[in-house]
Amino acid sequence: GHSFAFWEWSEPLRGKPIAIEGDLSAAGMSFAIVVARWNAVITDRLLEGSLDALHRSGAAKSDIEIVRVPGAWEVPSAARALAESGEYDAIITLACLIRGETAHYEAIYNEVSRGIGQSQQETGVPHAFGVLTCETLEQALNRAGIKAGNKGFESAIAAIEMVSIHRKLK
Ligand code: DLZ
Repeated sequence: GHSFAFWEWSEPLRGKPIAIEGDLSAAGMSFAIVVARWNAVITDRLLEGSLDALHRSGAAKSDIEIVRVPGAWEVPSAARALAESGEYDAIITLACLIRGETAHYEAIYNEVSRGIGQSQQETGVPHAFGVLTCETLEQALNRAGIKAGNKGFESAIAAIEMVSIHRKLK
């Protein structure tokens, strides 16, 4: 269908083909949100941000499953199980790693990001990456709804966009 693409408005790109872009309506889409309890002061705000984005984009409450896991380390396996269930159009992953208080920060982060990416690649289900990696609690707060947006909100929007794109590419 027709969409308002950037290309139609942009002078340098006028005349180029209209791009395939995702829509931002979440009506009729189902989502699983995996959220880590570690640093819950932050991850609760990320979850709020995701739910805000999903609800305001038209997702039904009954189409949203929230799964709480202990920490970031546990996110990939839960995401994988949810993706493999076939019940969700997208998985939203939320966690917060703060370097100062996390031993082997890089090792944990690398494995978590690799695991989430691998689950996405191997299941074909879009996984939005809402894992904050911060130097300080202040930085984490800023990315969870204070001064630098809310990564949970942004992740949910990315999930909606990717479900829409996957549907268009079928
Ligand atoms: C152990 C640990 C540490 C030190 N730091 C964090 C963190 O900053 N963010 C987070 O989400 N989880 C942390 N964890 C917990 C691990 O992710 C995991 O839950 C435990 O090691 C148990 O497997």
